[in-house]
Amino acid sequence: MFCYQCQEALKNTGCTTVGVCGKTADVANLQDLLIFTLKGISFLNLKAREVGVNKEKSDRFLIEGLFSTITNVNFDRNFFLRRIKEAVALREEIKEDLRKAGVKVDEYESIDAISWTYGTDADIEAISQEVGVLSTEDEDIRSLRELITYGVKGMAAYAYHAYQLGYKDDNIFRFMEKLLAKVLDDSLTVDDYVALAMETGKYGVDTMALLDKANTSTYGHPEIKKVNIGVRNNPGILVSGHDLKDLEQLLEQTAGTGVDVYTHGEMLPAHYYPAFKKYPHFVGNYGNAWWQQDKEFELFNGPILMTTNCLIPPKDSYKDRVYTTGVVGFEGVKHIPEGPDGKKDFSEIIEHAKRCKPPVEIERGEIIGGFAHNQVLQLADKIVETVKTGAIKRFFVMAGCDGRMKSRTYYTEFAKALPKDTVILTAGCAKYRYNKLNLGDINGIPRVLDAGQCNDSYSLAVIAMKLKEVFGLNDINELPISYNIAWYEQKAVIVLLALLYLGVKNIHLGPTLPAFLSPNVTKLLVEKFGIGGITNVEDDLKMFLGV
Ligand code: FSO
Ligand code: SF4
Repeated sequence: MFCYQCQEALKNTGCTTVGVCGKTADVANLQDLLIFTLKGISFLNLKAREVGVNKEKSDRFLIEGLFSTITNVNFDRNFFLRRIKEAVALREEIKEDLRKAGVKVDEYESIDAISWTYGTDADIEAISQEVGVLSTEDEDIRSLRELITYGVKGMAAYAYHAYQLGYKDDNIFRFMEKLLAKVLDDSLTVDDYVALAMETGKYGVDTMALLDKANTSTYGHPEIKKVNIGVRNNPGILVSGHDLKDLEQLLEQTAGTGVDVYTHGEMLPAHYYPAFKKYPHFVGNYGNAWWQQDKEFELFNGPILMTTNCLIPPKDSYKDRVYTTGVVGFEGVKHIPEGPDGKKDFSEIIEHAKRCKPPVEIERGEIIGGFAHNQVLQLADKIVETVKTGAIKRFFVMAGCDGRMKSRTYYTEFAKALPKDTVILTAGCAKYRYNKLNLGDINGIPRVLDAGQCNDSYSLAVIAMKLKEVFGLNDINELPISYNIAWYEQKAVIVLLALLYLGVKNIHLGPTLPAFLSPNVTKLLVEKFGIGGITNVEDDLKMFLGV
């Protein structure tokens, strides 16, 4: 096992015996083999597209496979064994389709990702140890290959949510395949991979735009909303993750049952969508970011539905109340499958909730959010006016992820220390570090504007573009906006690549720079894009404010 895909990689180098996240070595290796096989599938499916014999099921298989290997999504060895076997079967099916179409597939058999095969599970386990990150020897090529692979994993997660709502774009699938096929190509240079990283950013923007369209067309444009963080006296179900369609189905099925529904972590922004306001039993948000789930799930008392990441290995005290769905999985945890019609039957969770006590109240009050692009642009005149009068001097984009590391208290301290004439623009679970601080408002504009989930960082980019236009600027970097972004897993990688593609410079990334960036690649990102890390609140504030 060698994994360094997330911010909590051991010693900021890599996890080698077991993941800090709890991922076991055998699962890490199987994930590597699944990715390896998906590269082979991608290579072949590109050919299939050329001759018009590609099948839609390959698209879905690709995004599900990539998504399942993101940090804290799936820990289940059997899931990966099954998926690898399905991947080999799908790969052979594509080969057969190509042969029938007259393509000389045998020419590609020298590529291991296309030809490897197995007899027993033990073969799979053995091969899985040979195809990991370290199989690329040159550390700069390895670094760039992993950078774009993690970017494409994040892209796949967003494409998956859009797909679930009936939105897809063949250009995005084709690009993912192209990228994964290029990772197999030993003739590519550092410059080639840098160019591919930029292109990944472009498709990252397209994928987030597609998901934005899917979410807003289905559930309406997010609106300002005060979300209750207390509890009621009914049994409840807690929903975590990012999948709005799962939430919708659960809200429908719980209506009138006496069971309340609460959001956790990244599901909080669901409250901002008009379509979910009609459910009186959609009570509020419980708790904080994903990494606090071990304490909060215990106190919640009722069942918990994990629709995507971030799951942490459940404690025995509440493991029987955890349910997974979609590509999420954990051995010994009940999984709710999707029916052929896209429907999910949550009745077991609802019956389970009825047997449980109401949640323990851990806090009271409200948090405000719903500042996605449509809502903010409605307020654009007011915001522009406030900037022109000097009442708002600077915006700080503090989007991204939260995590366990103690050093992340930096973000709370940074938010507290910001001058009162600054506004934080946020998205993703990073917000939990400062969204309950009551930082006040500026002429009625809250000082923390939450656009939504991490993919809604797209909204922040739309807002920045609009402000650039309104202020008549040539370059997005002339705006009074600083970027102090917290990252954790691979969706943050695609958000970062998207921002770089949009021309945003001088992004600061913390609490540590990615372990997968080699010294040379880091140097390149510093020189080309002004990427930087963080130091301490005092020095960073001076640096950002230029004082
Ligand atoms: Fe957070 Fe987890 Fe949304 Fe991530 S819940 S860390 S970037 O999965 O997806 O922000
Ligand atoms: Fe380690 Fe992160 Fe990989 Fe988990 S996902 S094994 S914590 S680097």
